[in-house]
Amino acid sequence: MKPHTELLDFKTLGDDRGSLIALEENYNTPFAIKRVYYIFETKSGVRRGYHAHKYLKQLAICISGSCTFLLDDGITKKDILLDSPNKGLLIEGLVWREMYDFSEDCILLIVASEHFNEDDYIRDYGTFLKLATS
Ligand code: T46
Repeated sequence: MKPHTELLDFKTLGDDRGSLIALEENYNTPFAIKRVYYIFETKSGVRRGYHAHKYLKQLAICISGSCTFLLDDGITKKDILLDSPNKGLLIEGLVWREMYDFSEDCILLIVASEHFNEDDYIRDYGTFLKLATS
């Protein structure tokens, strides 16, 4: 699978009571959903991630607060700010990711295409670079 990252804009359904966004597989989430997890109460100054995935596809949404993703495909690095519940960051293929600058109120929701599997992680940057550039 080729590395692919994309910032998606979700349609907000709203009325005078407030807003609602639904994530639906193969509609605004471009894969079948097998797992959802969320990262919250991240301590100030913490940087997380430091890995790539072999097969996993993920969609990351800051449903509260903000944080930034560093994305690296082995050639190009970019930083993506997530600061709105109507933005979703799609990450597919071999992409090294680090997450940082978590606001105190950040809740980072991740929708994933596979069940948790430690064997899918590449946690060594040298190994990642070799695979990404071969
Ligand atoms: C990713 C970024 C964005 C589980 O047992 N089940 C799970 O579904 C997950 C996601 C994690 N874990 C365990 C594995 C570790 O012992 O929870 C612990 C913390 O996970 P990790 O250090 O991998 O967390 P992050 O924030 O560095 O990375 C996570 C995801 O693991 C990863 O897939 O892409 O968020």
